[in-house]
Amino acid sequence: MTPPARSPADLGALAQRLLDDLALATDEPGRVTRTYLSPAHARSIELVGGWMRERGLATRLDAVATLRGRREADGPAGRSVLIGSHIDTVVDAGKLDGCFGVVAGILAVEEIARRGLNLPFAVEILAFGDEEGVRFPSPLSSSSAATGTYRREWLTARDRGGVTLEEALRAFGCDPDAVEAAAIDLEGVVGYLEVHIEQGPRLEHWGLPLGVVTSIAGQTRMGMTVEGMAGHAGTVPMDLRRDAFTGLAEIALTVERIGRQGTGDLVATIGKVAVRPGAGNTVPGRVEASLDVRASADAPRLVALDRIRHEAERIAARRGLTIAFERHVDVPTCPMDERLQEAFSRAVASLGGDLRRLPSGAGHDAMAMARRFPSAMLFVRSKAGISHNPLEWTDPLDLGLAVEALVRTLLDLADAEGRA
Ligand code: HGY
Ligand code: MN
Ligand code: MN
Repeated sequence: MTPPARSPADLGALAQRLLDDLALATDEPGRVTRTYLSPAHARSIELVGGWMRERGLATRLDAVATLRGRREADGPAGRSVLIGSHIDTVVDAGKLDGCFGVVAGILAVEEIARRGLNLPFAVEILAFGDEEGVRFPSPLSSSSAATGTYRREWLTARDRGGVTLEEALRAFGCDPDAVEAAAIDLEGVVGYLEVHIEQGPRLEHWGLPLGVVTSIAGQTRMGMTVEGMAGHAGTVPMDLRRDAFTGLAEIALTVERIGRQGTGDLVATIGKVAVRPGAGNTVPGRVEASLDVRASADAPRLVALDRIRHEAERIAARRGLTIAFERHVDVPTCPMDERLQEAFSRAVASLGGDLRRLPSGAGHDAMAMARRFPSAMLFVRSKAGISHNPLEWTDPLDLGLAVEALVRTLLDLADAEGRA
């Protein structure tokens, strides 16, 4: 006897319960911080792996600690549909960013089985561990491994404690020498689907729970190092100082001005600043800062980067400082696959209400997956557009609608693949 299909409200309540449990896997008690290859990441793999196995998925960890849960096709072995997102977080994060995409995949696969429906393809759910690039400056490294685009130089990067990515992988029980084997072969894949919170205000502004993503903004992430001369705060006269922090401060306001003057949806952010030596009675001699520049088209981003670099070098020279830039990420704007956008759109339309498509300002694993596979994303509304913040929240009913839309998208693809 086939049980009744779970309503979006039930699916949403179930999703929220799983997300609440997952949020307890944190490296910092009292707030959600789960960085790549940390004890909290290990705990989250145990938890999510258990949810997968309870629902009949076969689980394994790949060479870069991506948890993979696989449900074989009903009938003769066919191709695979990949569903994924990340389970690592930023510092003091919300509960939904990334994690909901993995939970949605697990619940959608379960729901299709509960309804007694068959799929002519396997479904592989991928819980990536390094999308945010918080511990090591190599965001999207685990989804890059899945697409055979992993860069071995990432392995030498060190975290704040001086541990290299290679050492961290080995300590986690992974084998970085086998990273090539983590690549998923192209022919066997129908495409990659990622359900994610919007992390912005558009869907809420439009009064819609769901939207289909057209493209993902290109992004450049750099490190800036400003060098001056450390000195005694009490004895070095103001006109003789080479203060690295005030130099960076002027550069930061210039970055903001260039961001504001940019065309379209250009954004420029300095999110991390380390002042050295970091003593209150010492003129800062060195500052290390991050620079993050994005736009939904490549040209405005590249123009802004040129202007920032040029003006930062001018400010440094005028202040007797030096500035060095180190590029960590440089990814072009990433269009989503038309055919899969259509499948998501039909599923959303079947739920009623307006259908809107929108670009993503945030980066996602889908950028790495799109290097090799047809990829698409479904956004679910974020309250007040808040994310990367413990106030991040989505109405559980919207979560349930997203799961139901994913179910219907899989069934739509099943029809196209010839359901068993
Ligand atoms: O930074 C981003 O866009 C993503 O949240 N990692
Ligand atoms: Mn994020
Ligand atoms: Mn994310």
